[in-house]
Order: sequence, then structure tokens, then C-alpha cells
Amino acid sequence: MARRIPEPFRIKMVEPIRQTTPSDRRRALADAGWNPFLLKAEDVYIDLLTDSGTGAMSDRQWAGLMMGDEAYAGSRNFLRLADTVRELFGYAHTIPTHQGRGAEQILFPELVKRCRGERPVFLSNYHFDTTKAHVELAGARAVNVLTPQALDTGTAYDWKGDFDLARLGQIIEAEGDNVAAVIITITCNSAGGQPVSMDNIRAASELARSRGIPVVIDAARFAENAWFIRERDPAYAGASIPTIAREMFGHGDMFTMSAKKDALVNIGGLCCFKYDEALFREVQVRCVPMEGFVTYGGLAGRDMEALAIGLREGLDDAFLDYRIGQVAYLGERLREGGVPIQYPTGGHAVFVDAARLLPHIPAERFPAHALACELYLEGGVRAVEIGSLLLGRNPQTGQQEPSPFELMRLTIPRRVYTNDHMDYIAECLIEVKQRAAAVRGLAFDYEPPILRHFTARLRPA
Ligand code: P61
Repeated sequence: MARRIPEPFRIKMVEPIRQTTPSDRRRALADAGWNPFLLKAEDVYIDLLTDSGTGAMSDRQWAGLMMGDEAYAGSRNFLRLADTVRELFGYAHTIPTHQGRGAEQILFPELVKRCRGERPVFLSNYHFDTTKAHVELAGARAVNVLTPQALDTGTAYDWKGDFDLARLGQIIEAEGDNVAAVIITITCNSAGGQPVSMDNIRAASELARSRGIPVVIDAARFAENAWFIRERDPAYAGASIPTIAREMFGHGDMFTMSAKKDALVNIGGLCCFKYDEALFREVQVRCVPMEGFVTYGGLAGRDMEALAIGLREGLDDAFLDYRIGQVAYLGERLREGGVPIQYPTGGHAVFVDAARLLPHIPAERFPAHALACELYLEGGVRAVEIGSLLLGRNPQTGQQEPSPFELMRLTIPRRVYTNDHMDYIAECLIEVKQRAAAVRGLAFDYEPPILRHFTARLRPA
């Protein structure tokens, strides 16, 4: 067995967490309508709902908070952030936003305005749910063009985040002027935090650019993607992570970033442009009423300082080796215990294949959500469903959309839990697997009309 990579930090401050009893958890889950989103965080022992904004900042970032320049306009923290973006990614123009969706909401309407076609469409390896929502709010369609290898969770493939390039080419041909942008999501969250290869990024970008279509990078987990490229593509074996990152961003024209992931802050986002000053100005105009003045975009000066520092820390070799190693370690423990997962594991989470673990529960009884409830009851671990419940109904027909995946995501916050926590999580889930046949699906007590997974109330069917 490969030697485990220990945490490349020592702990200076701790936050106590509380273990609960099985009867506490049964009561808490019933009160929450069998929806882990509605649990009180205090009733959760290990919280794997998301890796977004849940990481631990470093001592340097905390020191940076004390250096906040809270000027309304032209804060020195903004200038430092814009310099960092220029240096790391080679993008000339920076707009800070309150988080990733803030960047989406100010950018996409401008891309739709520029689109020459009648029925604008965005093409992505996979639109994240807020990304799809903002594409649709901007009056456009969101089409995913993911490699079919991603759907086969049990078979290893290095680049399950890739575009299906042949299909991308066909759709670009067929849609012509309708294509408002190609969005390259790195890593591909919805497929399991799976990496996109440099060859695929380059080819997707060339397909778009040859037709004059702008290329947007959804860069939430850019550093993890760069790490996978170095690990798996022999052409980059000796390259530094920042060099790889810079090359990836070279294939985009603009990027949106939720800085709550690889940039290691609890709040923040970015919307940046390589050279298109005209588009940058238009998006700035939209930023002011939506996010805030163009040099703060919904963030305090201190937040921008922590973000500038976090962008660099997120690219550190020792951090990334440990980070992705910890996710892989949890995945290995689960595989040893016979739990089916998206394999190989991605950067930020282990995705458990609930369709395979609970084959007796049909999609409309939400197998991955039922599994998340059982895991909570077993050990106070909170996971999240990425499947039919999240996907929801087709707004036109009212029918449940067929989801390509029924996954339960164990999302690992950065620098927060130790490998002992990973062992505990694996043990709890293996315990649930032993009684998988007895796990029941769930039915709605209350189904909200949109974004139902956040506030739905359910009960065992
Ligand atoms: C997550 F339950 N992700 O994975 P914002 N692009 C990408 C993301 O992963 C992403 C955003 C844009 C979250 C947070 C989350 O229903 C949910 O900073 C690839 O969250 O605005 C966010 O970035 C948006 C969890 C979002 C959810 C929506 O956990």
C-alpha cells in the first residue's frame, strides 16, 4: 500500500464538533423532513455537504484579513488581487464578485446580447446547477457535451471530465450562430470532480475559436485540474502546477471562478477577461447594480486580500498532494469495503454510485438521497445527493428528467478534517452497505416548484 500523505500543516486552532446519539439523529432528520439540507449544522458531526466556502484559511490569510483596505473604490486589496490574477493566469481585467454565481449573473447576459443567433445556447462539458440556472435566466439553453466514459462509474478512465469532442464539433456545426459560448468546467464537478485533459481543453477551445465563439473557463477547481494533468499526462510530468494552470487559462478568453473552492476562502468570486476590454467594460456596468462597485464586487477589502493569498496557496504542491491524496484515500477505503464509487476519485469529493448500491430503489424514489439519509443516521455524516432530486422536473412537461447519475457526494472541505475522520466516514458507509437491501426510498411530503432539493420535505416510502 502506498504511504499515506500526512497533512502538510499543523493545527493552531480547533473548533469542537459534537457527536450525537442514534436517537438524536433520528429526531433531527425527522424534524428536517428527511432532507439533510434542512438539518442544523450543530446536529452534524462531519459535514460533507460541500467543499464550497467550508475550507480552513491559513495563518497568512488570517493575517491578510487584518490588512483590509475598506475604501469603496480603488482599495489596495483589489489592486493586489488584480495583479495576482494577471501574474498567475495572464488575464488583464479583473472583476471581483461575491461568489461564483455572481460572476455568472453579470457575464452571461452580455454573452447572450453578443450572440448573433436567434436561439442562444451555451455548450459545456457539464454545466454546474447555478451555471445552468444563470444560462437559462439569461434566456439561453444549456447543453452538456460530456464524454460517455464519465457515465460508467466502475471503469477507470483518466479524463472523465472531458468533452465529447466529436459531438461538440457536430453541435457547433448544427447550431451555427446560436452558440453564445463554450464553457470549460475544470474540474468537472457534476461528473465527480473529474479532470479535463490539456489536450481536450486545447481541442475544445480550438473548435470554438475557429468559429469565433468565446471560451469561458469555469475555474472553481482549477488547481486540482492542473494537478491531475501533471499526474496523468506524461507531457507535463516535469511541469510546475502554476505553469500548467497558466497554459489551461491560455485556452480561455474569460473565466468565472467560485473562489470558495481552490482559492481557499470562505466567500468570494472572480470574473476575468484576458484581453476583451469592450466586454469587460460591459460586464463592469452590470456589476455595479448587481454585485457592487467594480473594485469590490460584493466583497470586503479584507476578503480580497485573503483571496489573493489563497489563489497562490491553492497551487502549492504539498497542499495539492495531500488534498487530492486525502480524497483518494477515502475512495480506496470505500472500495476495499465494496462500496461502488465513481472511479478513479476526482479532486474534491468521493461520489458513491447509489444506483449500484441500492438497485432496488427507482430513480423517482431518490436512491442517492435515501443513502445520504442513512449515512446521517448511521454516524452523523452529512453528504449530498447529485441525482434525480437535484435535477428536478422538466419545466415544460412537468415530468421528472432522467438523470444520467444517481450519486451521493462526500465532499471534502479543504484543510478541515484529518485522515482519521476519513476512516470514520468509510466505516459508517460500509456499515450502511451491509444493510443496503433494507434501505427504503423516499417520497415527497412537500415538493417546491423550483430548486426543490434545498427545501423539499420527504418521508420513507
Ligand atoms: C458545490 F448544493 N459549487 O459544488 P458559488 N461552478 C462550479 C461549482 O461547483 C459551483 C459554482 C460554479 C458548489 C456550491 C453549491 O445547489 C448548490 O460560489 C463548478 O457557489 O456561487 C458551486 O459557485 C457556483 C452547492 C452550489 C449546492 C449550488 O457544492
